[in-house]
Amino acid sequence: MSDPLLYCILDLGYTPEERSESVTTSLLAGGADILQLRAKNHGLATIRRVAEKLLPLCRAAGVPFILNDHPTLAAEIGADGVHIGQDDGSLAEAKLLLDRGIRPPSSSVSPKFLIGRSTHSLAQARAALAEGFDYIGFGPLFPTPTKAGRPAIGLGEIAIMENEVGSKIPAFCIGGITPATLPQILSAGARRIVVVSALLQAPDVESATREIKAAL
Ligand code: TZP
Ligand code: MG
Repeated sequence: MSDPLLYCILDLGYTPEERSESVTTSLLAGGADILQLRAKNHGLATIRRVAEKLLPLCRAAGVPFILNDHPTLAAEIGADGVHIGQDDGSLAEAKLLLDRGIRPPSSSVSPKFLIGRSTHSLAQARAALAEGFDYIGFGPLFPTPTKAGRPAIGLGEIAIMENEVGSKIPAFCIGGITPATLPQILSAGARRIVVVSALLQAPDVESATREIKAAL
């Protein structure tokens, strides 16, 4: 994996299963450095089916494939990692669930199985680093329909978070990032970003991805 700057999420809330492969292909062609499958309102059978379609696309592109929320399934399908939220238990608990999966937790794309944590404050970012997570998401910076109801944290803590946490593990700013908001986010000190709806809803996903990547 090259130094990851752009983390893209294929969210089934925006992209129906029928389009998941073509949109993922566009995200990868446009320069996604990491690809996550996020499916908040779908059963495990659907998530597994879609994940097994996207994983080979990511492998072919040399891009880590991360599954949101389901450590055991992530290990079973041979994903490169799993992403968990604040309410999804500790890192140690995630590792136990992971161990229930059958496949060995490593792949040619990522030598280490990655476990990421959503954080919504500087304190949570510090805690995730101390606990041993491989990377964090930090946000939402702005209110976003992708995570409705989650208060925005603004840009004020980005610089100190980058200095303390982002210097040790990859820290991806997230939430309401668009071509219009990106300049102020970068000025605030962000180096790595997650973009969801601005890419999934773009008329040309590959070009939109390429453009936002070029700005990083
Ligand atoms: N976690 C914090 S904000 C967010 C998640 C999953 C959603 C970001 O989506 P968008 O559409 O890029 O604002
Ligand atoms: Mg979760």
